[in-house]
Amino acid sequence: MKSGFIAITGRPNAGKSTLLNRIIGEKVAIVSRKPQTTRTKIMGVHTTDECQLVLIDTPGIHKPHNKLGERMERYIYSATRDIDALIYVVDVNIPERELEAERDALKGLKTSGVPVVLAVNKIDTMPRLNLLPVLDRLQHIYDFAGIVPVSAQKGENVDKLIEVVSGLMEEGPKFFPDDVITDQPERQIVAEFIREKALRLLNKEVPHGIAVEIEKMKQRDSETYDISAVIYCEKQSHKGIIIGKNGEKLKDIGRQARQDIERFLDEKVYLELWVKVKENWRNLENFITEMGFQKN
Ligand SMILES: Nc1nc2c(ncn2[C@@H]2O[C@H](COP(=O)(O)OP(=O)(O)OP(=O)(O)O)[C@@H](O)[C@H]2O)c(=O)[nH]1
Ligand SMILES: [Mg+2]
Repeated sequence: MKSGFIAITGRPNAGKSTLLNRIIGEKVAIVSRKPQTTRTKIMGVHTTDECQLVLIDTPGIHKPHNKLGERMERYIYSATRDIDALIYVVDVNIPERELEAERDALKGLKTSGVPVVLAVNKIDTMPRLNLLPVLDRLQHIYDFAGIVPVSAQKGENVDKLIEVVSGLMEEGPKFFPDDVITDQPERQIVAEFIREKALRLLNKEVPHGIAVEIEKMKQRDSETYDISAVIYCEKQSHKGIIIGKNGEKLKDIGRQARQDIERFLDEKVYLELWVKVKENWRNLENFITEMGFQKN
């Protein structure tokens, strides 16, 4: 048996969470078109007869602007310690002028000696002919242990990526039983599904100032769940935007989230959503700790 821990890092929006979900075959990490979707470390486990990969999805690398951002940065740092390999995800459409920034982001890893596999993602958005020059440019920014072009969204070549990463693992124990796929508690995943819909349905600065707390999650009978959740936002004016005209926006968020939650729990769900204002919460140490963001 081979096994190991692998961190998935890269710029915001590169497709790290989509890749994690694809590798483990289940949606445990939320995905959106907006950068800085992922806020914590999310573990996913991929187990076969020969190998167990414990993968850790991380927030995208960016400069923190508040206490929450600082905590997100620490998650990236802690996820890249004591690992056996790293998957660095880059969007195939990366402009040439940004290659230097990627080179800088990777530089810090050299001394650690951890092998880095480059996943060049979103190849479904580019004609095959244009791919080669991009791969050629990317191979010069770091001494990668492997470069694998993939489409996390379409699932293209992801098996090849798993093969390359598995090849880097050494003999080791099975850390988790076969049926474990994530460390995320059910409540957390449910809260994240709600935040994902808010991210997708709201614009501008509103969605990044949102936090979701599950106040109640109770089995009503053998096939029904009652869930009640609070969406926190930073300003009174944001509250109005989230609720929307005649409450339509909040209804949309609830409707879309409920579908995901029902699929995930395989039960019928009654979802109640509330909106509350918590000014400047992203800078309130105690509040972000209460919301489940541990200190490291
Ligand atoms: N066309 C295409 N889009 C993709 C692919 N992978 C991810 N995306 C899209 O890219 C956007 C960002 O995906 P995420 O998985 O949230 O990216 P991330 O790197 O986890 O982002 P952060 O958590 O914000 O750092 C979403 O709109 C995805 O649907 C892909 O292979 N092809
Ligand atoms: Mg993510």
